Amino acid sequence: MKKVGIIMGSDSDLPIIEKATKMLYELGIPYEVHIYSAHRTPVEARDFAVSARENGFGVLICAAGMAAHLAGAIAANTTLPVIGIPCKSSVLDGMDALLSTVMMPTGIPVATVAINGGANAALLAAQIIAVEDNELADKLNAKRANDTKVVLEKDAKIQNSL
Ligand code: RP5
Repeated sequence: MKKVGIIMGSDSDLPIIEKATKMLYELGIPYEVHIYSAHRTPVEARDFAVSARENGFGVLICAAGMAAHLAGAIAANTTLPVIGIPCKSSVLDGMDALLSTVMMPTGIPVATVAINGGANAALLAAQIIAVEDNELADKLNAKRANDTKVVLEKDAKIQNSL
């Protein structure tokens, strides 16, 4: 199975990344995590992106906050699918990162998930890998069915309490 590459701009983004790694672990998808910044380590970020396909990655997840150029900078250097997670900072509540991540120019797409959306980034990465992996697709379908069951159980419970 192809690996998921996870890159965060700073170790301060780790709580968001842990939501993604937990999901990938539960789905049995191999991953690697790195700290590279579009601004502080531009050479290392570029080198990672350029060699990602030959290094066995199938999807890349990039998490960054503030002027969040990481996902776009990575996407500029690979044709692997890139998923961007805008991370919330203390000043602009993540709107800065959201707009910096999502507003990519034509030709260099970044699939942007919600602010702090680590779990959905992992699920989207899993769905991309599952296009060619029926066993993983079965796991994703089972997870959806279980998520539905949990909500319906809550619905039944609330009928008895209100
Ligand atoms: C971004 O700046 C990082 O992704 C992080 O979200 C934000 C702040 O980084 P630190 O100053 O906490 O290292 O590059």
